Amino acid sequence: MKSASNRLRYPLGYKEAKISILIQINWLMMMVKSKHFDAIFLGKAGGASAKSKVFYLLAALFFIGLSGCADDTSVPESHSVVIEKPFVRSTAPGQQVTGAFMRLKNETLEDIDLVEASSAVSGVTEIHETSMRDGVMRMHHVGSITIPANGMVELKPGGLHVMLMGLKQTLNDGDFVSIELKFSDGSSQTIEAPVMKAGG
Ligand SMILES: [Cu+2]
Repeated sequence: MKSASNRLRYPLGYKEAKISILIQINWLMMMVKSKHFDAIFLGKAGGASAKSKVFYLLAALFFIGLSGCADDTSVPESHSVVIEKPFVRSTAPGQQVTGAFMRLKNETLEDIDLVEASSAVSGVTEIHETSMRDGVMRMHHVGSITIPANGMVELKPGGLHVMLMGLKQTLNDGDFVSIELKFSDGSSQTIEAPVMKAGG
């Protein structure tokens, strides 16, 4: 799971990172004041000029700053649902409908429903399911899709999909379609789904 592994790699939250930087700066100031500074930073006993002391201090601060930034930016934006491999089927000129497909992964311990989808390229966007009835493929509108706790649902051709209807433009291979998805936990995400030829 993505967020879990990120958590392992970056165990420090923003607050903790800040505190750790403050401690490191304090430690550094002590080192500079200490008689051992030259030995520690320059590998020799005494003799460092004030200039080189300042240089090493700035270099050390620079790296501490870098590690602090790395910690801050690496804290993952937490999404309860992770959306993977989205794509939209390309359309022929004049075609009014197409489908959007993706994998929805629920990384929480509670079931979450996909309750709404919308896009600027379509007049109406619905959540659909394709099923076989009397040997005929039919689609019907479903109110929501449940993504089980710690589970995954795949929206794929012939199954569940986001239906884009009343298309306002032709969707060509290589385009991107922005789709907003709303979930039952109140969260929402906007994805940029690449347009691909049928069969993708
Ligand atoms: Cu459909």
